[in-house]
Amino acid sequence: MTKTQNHQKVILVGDGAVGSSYAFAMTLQGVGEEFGIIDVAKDRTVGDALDLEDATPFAFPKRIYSAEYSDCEDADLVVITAGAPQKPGETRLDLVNKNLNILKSIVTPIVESGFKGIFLVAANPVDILTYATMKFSGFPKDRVIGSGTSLDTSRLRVALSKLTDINDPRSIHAYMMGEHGDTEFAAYSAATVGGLPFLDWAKANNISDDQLAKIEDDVRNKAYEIINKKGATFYGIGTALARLSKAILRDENAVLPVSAYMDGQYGLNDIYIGTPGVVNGQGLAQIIEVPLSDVEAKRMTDSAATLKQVLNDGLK
Ligand code: 6V0
Repeated sequence: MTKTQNHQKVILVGDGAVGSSYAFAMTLQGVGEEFGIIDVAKDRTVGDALDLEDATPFAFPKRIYSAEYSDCEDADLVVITAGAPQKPGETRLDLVNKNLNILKSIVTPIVESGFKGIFLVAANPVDILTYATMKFSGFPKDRVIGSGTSLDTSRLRVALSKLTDINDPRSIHAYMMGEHGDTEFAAYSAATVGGLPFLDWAKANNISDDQLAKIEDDVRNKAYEIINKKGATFYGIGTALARLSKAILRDENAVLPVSAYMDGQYGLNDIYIGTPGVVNGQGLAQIIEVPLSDVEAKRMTDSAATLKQVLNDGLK
């Protein structure tokens, strides 16, 4: 299909639980005109495209098809959700070697296609694989983004909205930061509700430090809870990826949690890690360096050290 101006094309690589949930979210939200799906399980991509196109008359017109790597050439966005998922009892970091090999076999043909758009990575461990995507592709850091703590931030907002009378999680501006994994933390000191510091608001509403610590812990462990009960998590991340894609394809300059390349921010260098950032049609326009408390700043540093160790062992 020849691309005309204002025609936006997305290629998804990895048509498993996360990828197909993302494809469904993109179909319902009407973002982009063209959506190609790649997976080693070719039949599945053909079946999913046929199934998803049946949703378009109820949502928005969109061309959905089983794609090849050569289709990446004029894509605006490639989203990578291919890889082995976490098994019960396995951490995200345990996946590193398995998924680094898969990632290399994906990024190489995408680059060879002449792709010049933006990479959005969700496969785990996402901070490591986003860094590896930048290295394998040779793309500038701004055009390689990871989903980072998008899902965890959503989980934090959901948990806080359940604890309070503010039932709309979008009204609570709070971020999970650091590694998308076991060393992530809630940046409570910088959270706000209607412009009010969240911690002041929590105090006025008799929410204790213990309750906040438990919420942070529950957020960190929510993936394990879901995986133990249903084998995988996919609706939350699928929708978070659609939100990030919309910010990119509509050039929104939206502030969203991402895994971003650190170039001195938070005192960190040469690593991808979760922070809020400004996302637009060029990729990551800016990192928002959140003013953290001393304790939180230490947790960011410790989280980065954990990731750096994995990078040193796995990539360098
Ligand atoms: P899944 O359902 O097993 O799907 C993985 C898909 O990748 C399958 O369809 C495979 O056929 C495909 N695949 C494997 N190797 C290749 C390859 N070389 N080329 C193309 N396709 C390939 O897993 P699921 O969808 O549950 O998870 C996918 C990835 O997302 C995993 O790494 C998860 O850990 C990760 N998640 C990331 C989250 C986040 O917040 N960033 C959240 C949940 C899962």
